[in-house]
Amino acid sequence: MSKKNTKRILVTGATGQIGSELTIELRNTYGCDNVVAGGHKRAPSEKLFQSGPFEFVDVTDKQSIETVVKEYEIDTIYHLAAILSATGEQDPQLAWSVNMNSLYNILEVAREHKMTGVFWPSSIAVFGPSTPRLNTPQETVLTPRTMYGTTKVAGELLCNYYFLRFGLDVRSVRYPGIISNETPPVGGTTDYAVEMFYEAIRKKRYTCFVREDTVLPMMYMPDCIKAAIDLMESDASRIKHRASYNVASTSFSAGELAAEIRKHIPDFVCEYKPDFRQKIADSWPTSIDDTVARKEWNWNPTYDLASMTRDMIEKLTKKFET
Ligand code: VAH
Repeated sequence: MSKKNTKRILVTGATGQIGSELTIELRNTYGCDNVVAGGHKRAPSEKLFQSGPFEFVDVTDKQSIETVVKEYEIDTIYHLAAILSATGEQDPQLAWSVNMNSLYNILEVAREHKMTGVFWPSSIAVFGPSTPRLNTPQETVLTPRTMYGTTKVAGELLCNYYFLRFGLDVRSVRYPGIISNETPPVGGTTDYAVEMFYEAIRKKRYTCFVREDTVLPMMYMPDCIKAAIDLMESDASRIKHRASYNVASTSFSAGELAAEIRKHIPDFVCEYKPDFRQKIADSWPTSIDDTVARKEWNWNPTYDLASMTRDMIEKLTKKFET
């Protein structure tokens, strides 16, 4: 049942980990025909393709975005397309080019077409070793150690500028690691937290690429989607932070995740063989203070480690049975 039938939404990166599930939820909320899924390299799932309009969009090409915006009279863009932290460290120049040029194109198209809103995800990757690692505050030092994190800091500043200079209603949250069971993530440092579930169910064993005691802030996909839509549906007068909001739900170590999975799969064995991604993980906070988002737009996550693990194992087991 559509909640609002006035919004005409484009989701870029709609075949990615967050985009693929966010698009479906947006279609449930605003009506399938009002939400265009924009993809590029990865082919859309049957569910995404069958449930509403799909268009190939090259976000590094402004004309490609503009063509879809004009054809579907888009007034709101959720811009999810990006290169994540681990892939970004393999090709930092490509990561800068894709992440920054795409955001600039989206903001320019939104400005020129006088759009009502843009959502853009930042990340806890904006924080670095000089940031307080425990309960990282909303306002703090942003000295990332990855190109991905650098593009997120630059992106936050660019979004803030487009709000201040042009009045563009662009909103953003700093996501932690996202755990999901629909579309596996590609190229993220936190991908181990998703892979562990898949491998525990498939093979009852997993070799984790970070240390057992590595603690990172994480969030289950339903809460990730809730944060985006709740923020975009909030009254503009309540939004006081235009760069990006800290949001959090739960933090746990790789070993604690393995132990929680073993409550459902008792003979699951997890080994730990850190690789280059350990250094990235070590530069990020262990927990996030999101009291500002809770105060300004009632951010309130639902899932914790136990409820997320239960739901992930139930959903993935069903998925592998079909
Ligand atoms: C990554 N999943 O690992 C993303 C995220 C906080 C991490 O931004 O790069």
